[in-house]
Amino acid sequence: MRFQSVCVLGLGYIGLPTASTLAKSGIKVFGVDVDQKVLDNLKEGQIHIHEPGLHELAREALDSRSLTLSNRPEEADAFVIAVPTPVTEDNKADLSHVLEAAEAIVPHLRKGNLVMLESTCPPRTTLDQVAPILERSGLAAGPDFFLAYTPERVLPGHILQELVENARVIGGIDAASAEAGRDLYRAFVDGEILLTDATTAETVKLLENTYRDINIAAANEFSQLAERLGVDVWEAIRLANRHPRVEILQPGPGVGGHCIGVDPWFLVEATPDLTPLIQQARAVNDGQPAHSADLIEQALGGLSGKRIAALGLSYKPNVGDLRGSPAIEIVARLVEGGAEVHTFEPYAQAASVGGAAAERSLKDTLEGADAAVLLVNHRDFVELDPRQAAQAMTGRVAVDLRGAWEAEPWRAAGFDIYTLGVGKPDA
Ligand code: SAJ
Repeated sequence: MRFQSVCVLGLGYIGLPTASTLAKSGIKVFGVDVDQKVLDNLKEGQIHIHEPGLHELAREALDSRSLTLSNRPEEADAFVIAVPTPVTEDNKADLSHVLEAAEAIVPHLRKGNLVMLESTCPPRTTLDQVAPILERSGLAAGPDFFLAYTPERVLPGHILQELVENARVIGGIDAASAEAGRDLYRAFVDGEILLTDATTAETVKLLENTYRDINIAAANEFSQLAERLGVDVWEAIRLANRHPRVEILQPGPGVGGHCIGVDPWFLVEATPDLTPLIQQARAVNDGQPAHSADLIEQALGGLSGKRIAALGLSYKPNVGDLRGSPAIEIVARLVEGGAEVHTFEPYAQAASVGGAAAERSLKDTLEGADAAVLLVNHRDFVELDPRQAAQAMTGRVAVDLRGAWEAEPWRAAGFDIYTLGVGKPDA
C-alpha cells in the first residue's frame, strides 16, 4: 500500500517528530493538536519541545508546507494517534485524549484508510475502545478500514535517530491491518518491522518500560542496602556487571519522565492480583526522592536556614523535560524542611519550584551555598570543578545523588562529600 497523506493527531514528544519525519519522507502530513498555543507557537517557528535536531526538521517540514497545521483532522490516507495517556490520581490510565482523538477522526474516515494508535495504552484498548468509536463512521474495522497499534520506543534526547533506527512492533486487529501499518512506517523506519496482533503490541510496550522500572528499583534497593552495609554501590555494580550475564542499572533519586513511572500502572490496572513485583518496584522508585531528601538533611545536619544549591530539575541528563522529575519533589521537600533552595536547570531556564529561587547560572546558584547537591547529571554539572564550587560557596558540603562526582577532588577542595548508595565503611 502507498500512503500519500497522513494526519497525525497530537504534536507532542512523539507526534511532532513523527509528523516531521513522515513529511521529510515525501508524504503530505496534516499535523493536528487541540492546544491552540502549540499550533500558534509552531506557526511562529517556536518548537515547544527540546530535542536535538527537531527544530530544524520541523521548520523544514513547515516551511516546505509538507507539514501543515490544524486544530482538527482532515481527510487523509492514514491517521496516526500520538496523544498522551497520563495516569489519574489513583494510578488508572486516563484514556480521554485517545478516545477524543478517535472521535475526531470519525467524520473523516473513509473506506481503505489506516488508523494507527501510538499512545501507550492498557492491553485491549485498540480492540475494545478505539475500534468501536471509529465504527461510528458506519465502516467496519477490518473489512472497511485498517486499524493497528504500534508502540513508540524512542529515547528522549535521541528521538530522531531512534525513530528511524529502532525496530518497530506493529500489531493489527487483523493481518491486513498489520501489513498496512508496516507499509506506512516503512516510509521512514530503517529498523526491523515486526508484525503481531494489536493486544500483543500494546503489551510489548508495557513490558519494556515495566522491565526497566523493576530493574531500576533493584538498583535503588541495592543502593540503600549498600548505605547500611558500608559498601560503595557504584563500585559493587561496576564489578557485578563484569559478570557476562549481569547488567544492573544505575541507582538514583527516583524514576521520572512520563513513561517508566507511568506505564507499569497500566499492567497493575489490568491485573492487580498478579502484579505484586511491579507494584513493589513502583513503591521503591517512588520512595527515592524522600530518601534523597533525608540524605541531604543528614549531610547538612538539618535543613532549617541552610542555603542549598540544587543542580538540575529535569528528569534525566541533558534534556529539559520536567515531567515527573524526582528532582522537583526533592527540592519541594527541602523547601518544606526550611532550607533556602536555589535551583538551576540549564535546559529549561524558566523552570522553578514553589518556594525556591530559580537561578540563571551555575555561579549564581552556588554563591553563598552551604551545600551543592547534584540532582541531575547534566554534562556541565558532572564536570564542575570543586575548586570553582569552593570559591563561590560558603559551606563545604557536596551531595551527589547520581554517583557522578569523583570524591577525591571534592575532598581535596575541602568538601565533605556524600554520595547516594555509598555507606561509610566504618559506620
Ligand atoms: N533511571 C535511573 N537509573 C537508570 C536508568 C534510568 O534511575 O539506570 C531514571 C532516569 O534518571 C529517569 C528515568 O529513570 O528519571 C527514566 O529514564 P530512561 O532514560 O530510562 O527512560 P525514558 O523515560 O527517557 O524513556 C523510556 C525508554 N524505555 C526504555 O528504555 C525501556 C524509551 O525507549 C521509551 O520510548 C520511553 O520510555 C517511552 O516513551 O515509553
